[in-house]
Amino acid sequence: MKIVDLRSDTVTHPTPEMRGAMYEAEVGDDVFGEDPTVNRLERMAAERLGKEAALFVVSGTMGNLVALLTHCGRGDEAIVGDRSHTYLFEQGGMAALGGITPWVVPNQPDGTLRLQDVEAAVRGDDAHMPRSRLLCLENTHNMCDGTPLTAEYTAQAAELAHSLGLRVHLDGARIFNAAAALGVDVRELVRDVDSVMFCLSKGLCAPVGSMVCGGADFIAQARRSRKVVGGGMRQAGVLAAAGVVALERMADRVGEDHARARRLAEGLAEIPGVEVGPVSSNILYFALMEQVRRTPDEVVEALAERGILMLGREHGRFRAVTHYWITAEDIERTLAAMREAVQ
Ligand code: TLP
Repeated sequence: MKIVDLRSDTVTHPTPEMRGAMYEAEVGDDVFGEDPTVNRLERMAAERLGKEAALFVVSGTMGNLVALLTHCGRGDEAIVGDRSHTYLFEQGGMAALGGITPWVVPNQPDGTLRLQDVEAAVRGDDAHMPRSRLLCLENTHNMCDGTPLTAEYTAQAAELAHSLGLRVHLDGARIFNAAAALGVDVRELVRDVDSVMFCLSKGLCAPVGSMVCGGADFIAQARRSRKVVGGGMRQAGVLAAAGVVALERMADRVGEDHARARRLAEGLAEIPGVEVGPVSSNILYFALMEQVRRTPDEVVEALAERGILMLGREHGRFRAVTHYWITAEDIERTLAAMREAVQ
């Protein structure tokens, strides 16, 4: 029985083409800047996002941390959303490792931060207070139904931040999903931010890795920050090779995963007792209404018995994430399993 793994798009295995490219990859010592495959991936990523330079890092968490360590010094403050991955799920790395204080602003249901909240969060010039340095945004917004932030919103937020002397970092772990959801070039979504992290290892199917992109000076400093957190890899070309294939073959196809997520949402909405959230990319949240006699844990277990894996989250919310390895047939199997599981 094929396991239909909807827990995350992080579970994606590399494609046969990626494995071939990894096997064949030309390598060198990347800490000396001598890995030709890493260098190629970094040039490709920068070009694709319309930034001057890029840096290959181990993970999205490391990419965000490296960017924050580069923008902020100890005692500086970064404005973050209360539902953001950086604030919730990165062990408070900015504070733990960088001495950076998070100032938390509520995320709106569409993943935005209200501009008046951002403005109110910025500190004045006062010896009592930390210095406000950075605004962090997330696109698509994982915990806000995978909603994409529009280019217009990002431009407005960045303009405000810049006018107040702040820089802007974008957690664009799923930025290609955002571009597909909005039908725009990814460059438009990142044009106004000073740095952006995106993941190769989620919907783009690479086994490992994320990219930090920004200006050439920023990336030169970020390279130092990556080294101090132990992220200086050596013959990393074997990993970067999969990233090259991810950018060439996967970045433009993620819209197919969105169509599967929409079909899943439609089918779930027809099941009595299932309340489905909005779906605009590859992430779908749903909950069980009171009429369902099974607990969320029991439903997760009943699905697992039928070969369907999903995450049960806080307040009985479930999350399903579609990706390259989820077929139309898998979605129908998931719906059939769900009908049985909630009975
Ligand atoms: N998200 C994972 C889990 O950590 C929750 C997932 O399954 O969605 N930014 C965003 C918006 C993310 O969703 C994630 C991973 C990261 C950063 C961190 O990336 P990794 O896992 O590569 O460190």
